[in-house]
Amino acid sequence: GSLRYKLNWTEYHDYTTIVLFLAELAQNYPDIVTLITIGKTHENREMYMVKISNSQTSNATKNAILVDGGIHAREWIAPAFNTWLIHELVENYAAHPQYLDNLDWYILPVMNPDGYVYSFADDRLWRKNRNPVNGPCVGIDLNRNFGFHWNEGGSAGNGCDDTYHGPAAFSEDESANARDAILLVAERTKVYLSYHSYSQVWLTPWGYTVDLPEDYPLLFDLAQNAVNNLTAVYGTQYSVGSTTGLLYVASGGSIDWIKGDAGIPYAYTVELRDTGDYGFLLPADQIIPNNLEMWEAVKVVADYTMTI
Ligand code: ING
Ligand code: ZN
Repeated sequence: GSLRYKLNWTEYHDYTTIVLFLAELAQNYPDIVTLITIGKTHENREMYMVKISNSQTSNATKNAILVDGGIHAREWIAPAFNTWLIHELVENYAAHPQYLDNLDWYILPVMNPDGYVYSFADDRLWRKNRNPVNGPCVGIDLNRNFGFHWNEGGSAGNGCDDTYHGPAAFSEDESANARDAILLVAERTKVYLSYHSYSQVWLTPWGYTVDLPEDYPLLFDLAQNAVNNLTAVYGTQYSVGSTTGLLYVASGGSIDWIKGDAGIPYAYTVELRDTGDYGFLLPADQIIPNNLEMWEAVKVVADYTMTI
């Protein structure tokens, strides 16, 4: 049937609209799309993981790719890309059946729904979740709350800070729900893409240390190949390197835990458009170009994931 809640990617969509879109997609493509509820947020919103898996070709040995976005509320382009990616994989299946016939996809399009809603309604530049555990100040930075070398630098102990790491690793509903959902699918998952904005960088672990992972050359090569194809579309430049090498020390980030504890080898944080002209306020007319160029990068990653 036709979608009543069709997203257009010419504007940014609120959380309710995104959830309606996902629910209807799952209803219309029951052999391909499963909408999995993975728990509630602090403010009692449902969190969703979208499983995209072609049941016609299903088997227990397919590799999987895990994607998230919107850990940070104000980075609207990340959910906008993730919802588009879901749409492209499912509704344009016929154009590239290999990506569903040979791979499974697990996509967490909005990891921080409470923050996302707050960013739409109250404070466009909100970053953290909305847990008011810190007295006058609200929120924990979910990308400092993951439990691999948690609180070992580059995160704040002050609850009023934008990078507050929280009272303990995985203290937050959102990060704990994500952890549990990810662990259920980690075994076959070879690649993790965590979408943020902005900077146009493609980051490998580690964030907690300046040391590089042993297999850094492999991670770097795949990322550089992906970025090369991205750049070929409109000339948009992305830099590739480790989190500490290109940005700063930051412990408790999701990719460090994904690689260090969940054992998913190719763990990346991708900072989408732009490089600061608009920053977090990326105009909506850049959503589609952003998505089309990033799709070329994802295809490189997907092609590679089928071979490992
Ligand atoms: N950047 C990320 C941040 O949380 C990052 C960079 C990646 C930190 C991986 C730690 C681990 O600061 C943005 N823009 O949020
Ligand atoms: Zn971010």
